[in-house]
Amino acid sequence: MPMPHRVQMQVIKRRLVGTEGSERVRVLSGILAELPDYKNGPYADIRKWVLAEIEATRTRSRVLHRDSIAVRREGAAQVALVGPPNAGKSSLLHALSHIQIKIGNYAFTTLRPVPALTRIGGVLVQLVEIPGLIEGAAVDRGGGRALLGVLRGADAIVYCHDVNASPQGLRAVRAEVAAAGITLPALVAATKLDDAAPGALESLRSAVPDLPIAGVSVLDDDSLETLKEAIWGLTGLMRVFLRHGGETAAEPLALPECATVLEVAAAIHNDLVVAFRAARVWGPSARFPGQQVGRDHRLRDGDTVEVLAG
Ligand SMILES: Nc1nc2c(ncn2[C@@H]2O[C@H](COP(=O)(O)OP(=O)(O)O)[C@@H](O)[C@H]2O)c(=O)[nH]1
Ligand SMILES: [Mg+2]
Repeated sequence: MPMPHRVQMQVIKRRLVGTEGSERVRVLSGILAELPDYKNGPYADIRKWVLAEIEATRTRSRVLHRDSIAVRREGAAQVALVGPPNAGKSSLLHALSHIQIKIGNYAFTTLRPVPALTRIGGVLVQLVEIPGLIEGAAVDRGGGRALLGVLRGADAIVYCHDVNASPQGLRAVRAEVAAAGITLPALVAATKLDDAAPGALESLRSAVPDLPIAGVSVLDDDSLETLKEAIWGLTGLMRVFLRHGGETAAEPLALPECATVLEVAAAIHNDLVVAFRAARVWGPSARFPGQQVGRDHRLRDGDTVEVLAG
């Protein structure tokens, strides 16, 4: 004798709590196999409900999967914004973006990564908001595996953390990322700094001693600028300005840190590698402005270079 259908329905719902994707489909299929095979009445309705739920779960997974992996790379580097829901990721993405991002259907944007470009010292860098990673993401709770896949392809991670929240949320997110075997340069953006309780930033610093922490508020432009520079520091890139005929280009080139003068020449044009005679350098790597250097001179972030050919 099967249990009363109302009780059965409660039992089913309890078994489904917290399941998503393939795990949820597996649980639902198991339930279906156990249900008595009545063609009519309340048990037939339960079967119908379970079948519809399997279909809905499959559709959700497909949507999540398709949109999750479709982040087209743009800019010199890709930096992921990661953190629990409400950490301030979307607000930060918006505040740092150099163009207005369309915030679409809210429920949908919380499911898929949202990219935006920001300009850091003249170089475009792509930021990607990764929707709230929940505990169990590494074992594909909440479609977490697809999201972690996006994260794996990024160059660096900004962990977004509400400055007033317990560090436990941040620890949980970092644990998921670590469980997925992802090790990328990272920092913590301690968000909502304008609303910080006294001492909140300092206590976060002592709770998370192994990562740099930048306090930030979307209401404070200086804090946003400081965060951008810290993000730039994660990319492993440097900005080099090119000078030609006495004119310096307004927009820098982005090159791997410590690239040589010859690598700059190669980035400008292949012919310059052959024609290279010497270069002049202004900025951090120059002993004095306009120093003449050879092809193996290593440049630093913010240098200006003029390649002398002929
Ligand atoms: N006071 C203050 N509130 C913020 C700041 N950044 C975000 N918030 C608020 O925090 C809430 C969650 O922000 P949201 O960007 O949606 O978080 P997400 O879920 O991580 O994308 C919203 O109500 C925001 O208005 C900030 O710098 N200062
Ligand atoms: Mg968001």
